[in-house]
Order: sequence, then structure tokens, then C-alpha cells
Amino acid sequence: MSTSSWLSVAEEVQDALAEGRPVVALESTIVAHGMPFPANLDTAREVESIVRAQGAVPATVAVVDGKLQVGCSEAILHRLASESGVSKVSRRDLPVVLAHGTLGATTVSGTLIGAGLAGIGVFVTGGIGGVHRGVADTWDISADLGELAQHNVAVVSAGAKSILDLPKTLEVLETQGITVLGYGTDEFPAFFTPRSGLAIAHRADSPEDVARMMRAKWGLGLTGGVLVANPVPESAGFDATSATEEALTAADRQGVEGKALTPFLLKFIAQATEGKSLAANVALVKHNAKVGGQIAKAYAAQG
Ligand code: PSU
Ligand code: MN
Repeated sequence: MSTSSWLSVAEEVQDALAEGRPVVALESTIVAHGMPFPANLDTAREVESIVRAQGAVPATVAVVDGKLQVGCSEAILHRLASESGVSKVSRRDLPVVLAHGTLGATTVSGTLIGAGLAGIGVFVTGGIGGVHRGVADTWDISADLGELAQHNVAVVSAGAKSILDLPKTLEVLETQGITVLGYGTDEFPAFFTPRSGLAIAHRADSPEDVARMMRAKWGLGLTGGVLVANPVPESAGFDATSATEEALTAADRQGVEGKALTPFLLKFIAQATEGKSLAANVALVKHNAKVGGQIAKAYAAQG
């Protein structure tokens, strides 16, 4: 079914999909570029085991040996977390990294392609990319937004990253027809913190509720994603507003742009907050993994 010369789906993942059992896709840019070693590796492993504890099979996506790999071994996770020079891969980069056979970490956008091709309905990340602040000058809008519109995948995310222009990010999500659901909230979460002050149109209060909306959207034949906006737990939330301002100023001064910008900002904020933002990031990803595993289970049960 899902293995071609450019795509490889791990056997465990293929078996689960064939039998209609729950599967959760996971991205790898957060491992290679979003967190420092060894917190990145510890988090990647813990996220996989949280997904398993909910009764779902984890499928970390990456580019390995000339294939888009859906479901990575422990050895590959270790390489993604520890090697330097791992590419950050979205749709435009995929052909190059595949052709060269080099190691690539997929962003939310790249991971959506793998999940879509394999037929995985639920995907867990930390926070999606979106419209960057200063977009009028830079035109920097994450490929995540366009890709979310193209695949029948529900993405569990702590809103969008607070380094972004969140009102404009919500506008693009609406234009692209992406169904944004506040998970137990009426407000769009802001990554490190549960609140942004921005109201969203729809909410869901249980995994079954989300799964039913996924079934409704795709059952009707509507293509495109569902964004489950799951707030960081209150106790783990952290206000990184001033560190974010500092990070944006530093990026501007140093001329950091393009694909380097998001990793630069996350690293700067983690250093400026002495690891407090990193702790919040780890906590929100783990929380998303739990909720994502539950949604995958409910989705499979409704199939
Ligand atoms: N969530 C995190 N940390 C991250 C990311 C998400 O907690 O590093 C990554 C995702 O891979 C997302 C990417 O797709 O950041 C966005 O990058 P850009 O803004 O360049 O599109
Ligand atoms: Mn960008």
C-alpha cells in the first residue's frame, strides 16, 4: 500500500493502519532544530511512550536514506537529535533531500505530507508555524498553513507559536478553510501560555467530539486539516513576552530570516529565560501527545 521508492512506512505503522488501529504521526524538526540536545531526545522518546500509553502507535516522520520515512527507529531518533547539519524539510525541500539521500527533519508541513501519504489521521506537534510578525516587509508565512489545507489530518498543537502574529495566523487559517477547534477553551492558546486573548469560533471538549468532526469533514469529502488548539497546562505555562521581544530584535539586527528564523527565536528565548521556555515547550508537547493519542483512539473507534 504505502511503500514506494520514495516512501517507507515502518511495519508496525503499516500493520496498525491496515487493521484500523490508532496511529499518531510526530514531526522531527522539533527534535533536530526546536530543542537542544539531550532535552530533544528525551522529549522525543517520552512523547512516543505517551502516545503508546494511550493505545496508539507513534510514527515519527523524517527523511532517511532517500525516503520519506513514516515511523523512525530509536537509532534514527538519536541521529536526528544529535547530529549537526540535519536539513529542515518542508515541501519545497523534500525533493532535494530525497535525491541527495541526506538526513532531514520534517517540519509540520513536511510531516503532514508523510502522514497524508500513509493515511494517518492524527498528528501531534508543539506549535504550528504561521504568519510571522513584520510579514508586510518579509512575506514570511510558514508553509505549515498551506499544507494544513491540503491533507486530511488533525493536528494537535498548543495554538501557534507566540513568536508569530497570531491574529493574522488565525485569518489565514480561516481563509484556507482549516477547522480550528479550541480544546476545552474558547480562546486561541499562545504556545508557552494558555491564553492569547483571541477568541476562536469553535471548540471541542472531548476526544470523541473531535473525532466526530474529523469524520464529518472528510466524510463529506472536504479536503483539509483540523487544528486542535490544546492549551499548555496552566501550571506549566510561562509568559515569555519580554524574551520574545528581545529575540525578535536580535533576529532583526543579525539579519536572521527564512527557515533559520524560528529555530533562532526558540533558542534565543530558551537562553534568555534560563530554560523556562524550554520546560514549557516540553510540557506542552507531552500534553499534546496525550490528547492526540486519545483523539486517535476515538477516531479509530468511530471508523
Ligand atoms: N513546535 C515546537 N517546536 C518547533 C516546531 C514546532 O514546539 O521547533 C517547528 C515545526 O516543525 C514547525 C516549524 O513546522 O517549527 C515552523 O518553522 P517555520 O516557521 O520556518 O515554518
Ligand atoms: Mn518562514
